[in-house]
Amino acid sequence: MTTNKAVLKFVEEAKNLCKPENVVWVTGEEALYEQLREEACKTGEMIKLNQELLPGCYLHRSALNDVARVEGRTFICCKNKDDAGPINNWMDPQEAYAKLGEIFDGCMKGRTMYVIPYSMGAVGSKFSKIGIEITDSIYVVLSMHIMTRDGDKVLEALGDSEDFVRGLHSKAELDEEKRYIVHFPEDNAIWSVNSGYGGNVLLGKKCFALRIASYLGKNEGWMAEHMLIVGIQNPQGEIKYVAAAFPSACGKTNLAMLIPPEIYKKKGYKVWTVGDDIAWIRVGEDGRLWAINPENGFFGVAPGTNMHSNPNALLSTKKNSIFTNVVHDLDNNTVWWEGMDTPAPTNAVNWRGEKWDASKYDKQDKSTYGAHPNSRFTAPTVNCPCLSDQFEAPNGVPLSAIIFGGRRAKTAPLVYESRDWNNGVFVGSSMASETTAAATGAVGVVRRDPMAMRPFVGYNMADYFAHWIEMGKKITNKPKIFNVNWFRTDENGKFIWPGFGDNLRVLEWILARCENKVDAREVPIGYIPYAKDINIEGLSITEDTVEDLLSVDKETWKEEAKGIEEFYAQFGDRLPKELRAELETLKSKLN
Ligand code: GTP
Ligand code: SPV
Ligand code: MN
Repeated sequence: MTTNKAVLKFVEEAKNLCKPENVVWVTGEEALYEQLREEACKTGEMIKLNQELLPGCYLHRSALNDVARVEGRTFICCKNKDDAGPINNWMDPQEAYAKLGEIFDGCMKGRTMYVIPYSMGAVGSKFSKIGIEITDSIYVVLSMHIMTRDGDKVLEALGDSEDFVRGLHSKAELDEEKRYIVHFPEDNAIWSVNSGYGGNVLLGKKCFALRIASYLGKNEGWMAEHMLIVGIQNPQGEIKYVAAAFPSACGKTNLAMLIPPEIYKKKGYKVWTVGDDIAWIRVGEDGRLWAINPENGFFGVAPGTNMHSNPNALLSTKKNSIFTNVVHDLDNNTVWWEGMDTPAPTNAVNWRGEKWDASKYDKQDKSTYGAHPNSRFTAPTVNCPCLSDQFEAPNGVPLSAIIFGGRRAKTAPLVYESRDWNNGVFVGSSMASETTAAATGAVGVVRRDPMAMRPFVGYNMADYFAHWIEMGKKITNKPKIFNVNWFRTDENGKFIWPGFGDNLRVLEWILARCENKVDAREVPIGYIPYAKDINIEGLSITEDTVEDLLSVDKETWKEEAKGIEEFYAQFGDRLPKELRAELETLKSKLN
């Protein structure tokens, strides 16, 4: 426990509000987690999997109505509505405390309240930040244990400080109608109720490390971004790091853990994972950008993960991991999902908990699928075979490039380079992508998702853009900014670019540009490669196909510019003038 008065007061207030039967502090002792695992297996909250094949692994099924982030019920509660901006849902803080206070009142009666002290970033690093999450969910306790550094060591690092994020979570009744994920950036607080799912309840992740942290970053002069961080080691043994922002379920985990194509492996290329979802970025004394991954685990998308597409992710889940909403193979008590290399199990239970008949499984018919499209695994980073030796580095890793990207069937080319920092901020701010199953709502609809942060900026998006522009002034040694699109499709709707490990071919061009080792051609949106400079050795596609993938159609982009203008309009005068100027430049280059 602790003598920290602010922590004790926070816990006392939560206790008075939620009225649990008892309170348990998560100390970090293995015996407690083991006791909780046993308890969760007794109540059916978790299922212990085959301990020979998957030691320390468990299966969890969330409620049927609770399988993804709920953006419509996620709020930013600051005093002035304008400070939340046109993209966020807003509630007055007093109103939110009152409204949710009623739901929280007595919600833990007969239940245990767990207090989880956790650190985002290595404990004690000056770049790290501390949170306390209070929850009535064992699944949350065990998942936070994988995803963060938790326990008494964090309270020791906190000492007497009041500087921690106050997170309150209750499953309550898992009532969709009363589900709220509410942030109070001005109070360093998060309240989440009536959900038991991932990004809604593992409060260290999107709620703290992005929404609250983006607000802290704006005030303190750093950045919290929805980015993977990966190191590329060349045959000379030099490692260059890049950070990439892709929207949810658009390939961050895959790029972060990619396996180099055979010809690259032979030459001696290696890839090292620093992070797969979140980057906290600061300007170093050398004027470069330095990034840490504040998490300690991967909350990865299961479907499509296999020994061919992402062996490093699959291997990361082989011990001490929790699977959510996947298929339970009853014959050997393991897990399965669509896109696994092995055949669908015949004696199984689907994500809904129903007997699942694999003989009716039809790859073409999603209604026959056994795993939820947003089913996930929570796996410790230490399991990752390609984890970077800089993962715990207190100052993080220096960034050579920042990459934005989304899912665009047509518009965006395979890769292009922005002209300079402000143009790169424009590229990020005007990103669009097709929606995925990571959030509730329609899938496949193109929407603007600036810097892949649309659901995650804890303040006015226009001020967030301004913060990016301001940061550019402080970075004397700027990384170049690029945009990629792995998802262009042909007339049959099939992806043209092979993707996955072969994305290294594009990263190679990006890094060569950063070192001024390769030429590029100017087009209205920036610089694109000469097709011959994208290495296709060993691929079945031709240089002509690469040329197609790189094409920038002026008419399509004129439409795109209109879309950006409409998107920008909602920010009014708050939109930085630099971005308005960039849009005008794009328009004139297209004419
Ligand atoms: P979040 O955890 O939601 O933030 O997702 P993420 O950005 O980490 O996405 P992830 O790497 O888990 O990939 C999501 C989906 O995109 C999976 O179904 C992958 O198989 C697919 N995917 C990833 N990379 C590629 C690629 O290069 N090409 C194609 N065609 N699909 C990809
Ligand atoms: C995402 O949706 O971007 C995720 C999953 O990484 S969640 O933690 O649910 O936000
Ligand atoms: Mn994510």
